Amino acid sequence: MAKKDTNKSKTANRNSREIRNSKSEIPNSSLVAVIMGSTSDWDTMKHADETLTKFGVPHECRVISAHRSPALASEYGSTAESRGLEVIIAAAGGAAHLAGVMAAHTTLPVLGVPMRSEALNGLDSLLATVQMPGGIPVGTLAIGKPGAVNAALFAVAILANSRPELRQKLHEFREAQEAKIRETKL
Ligand code: RP5
Repeated sequence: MAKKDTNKSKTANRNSREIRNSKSEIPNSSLVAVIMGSTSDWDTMKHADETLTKFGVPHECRVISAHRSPALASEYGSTAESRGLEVIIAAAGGAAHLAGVMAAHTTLPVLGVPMRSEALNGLDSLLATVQMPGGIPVGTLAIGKPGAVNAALFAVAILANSRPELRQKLHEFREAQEAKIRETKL
């Protein structure tokens, strides 16, 4: 079950609003990791953070770069499962290898979010994230904010397979979304 009512998870959710890189600050109770290649990705990835918070999912947000901090990326991916994480959301732009590197180090589901890039508007990020070799899967979402939101919703859907409370919240989310459309008058 999502531990949204415990003091511990309240702290985790509050902490998750900031990007945190100190190991001692990572709550052990995180079920989902939201990692990104640079602080410049946060404006987009804060939408994943907000969505997970809305569903009461304990999570952590960190900057980890496949290229600039390869040892950290390797350590993070290798220890993710034993730390109790169940899903990793990895965002990167340009030569976006972070999600692929995570998937290389863990059998946890890895969701990749391509960042919109200056040079190629995110097409480079999309192709780098999505074109994984057979055997090492990355579930790739849309470029930018829709991808960030959907990665979080996808993570909730994965967790909901064994957590009826989250499944119920997903149903309610969809119903509210539909009601909004039905009520819309132009
Ligand atoms: C990637 O390079 C990051 O994920 C980011 O999207 C992009 C640019 O990073 P900065 O130069 O802004 O730090 O690794």
